[in-house]
Amino acid sequence: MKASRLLFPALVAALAACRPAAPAAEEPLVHTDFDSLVGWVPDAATLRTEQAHSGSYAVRVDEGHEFGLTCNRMLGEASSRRLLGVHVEAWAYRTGEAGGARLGIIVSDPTTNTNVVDAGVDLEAQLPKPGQWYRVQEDITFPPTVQYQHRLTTFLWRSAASAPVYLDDLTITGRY
Ligand SMILES: [Ca+2]
Repeated sequence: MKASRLLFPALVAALAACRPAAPAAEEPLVHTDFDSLVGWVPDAATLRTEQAHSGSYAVRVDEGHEFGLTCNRMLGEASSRRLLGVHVEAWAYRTGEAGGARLGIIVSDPTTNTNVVDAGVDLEAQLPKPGQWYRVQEDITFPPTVQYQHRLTTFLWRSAASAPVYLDDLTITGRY
């Protein structure tokens, strides 16, 4: 099953959770330590304090929360130049089996409601052991059809993880 965000319009509507980056192309498109979102985003149910890589908060998915707090930005607002792709970097922590949990990266066309990119970071592959924070990263290439008005959506997805999975210190930079 693909984690299409288009199937979860309510969650997508609940966010705009990322801090706007500076317009310079070299600045990250998305950067958050999740602590800064506390008291700012309308639905902070997945911001938790049991584990954190920085500060007090990280985002958590579990059996009651299929998706973590989602970041959704228009590509043209995030980058002043055409993107060839993005580099995604974050810290992640699993408490049990990762079960296919992933940091999803989707680019969607809002006019056709279709995904142009459906990619992400496979946490099962990048978290060798439970109970430990790991730096995870992935280069994602965009097709030449990506456009200014397309939307970049980033979210932690539980998939079949049987125990909570945490994510913190998310940075997405453009590849040009
Ligand atoms: Ca944090």
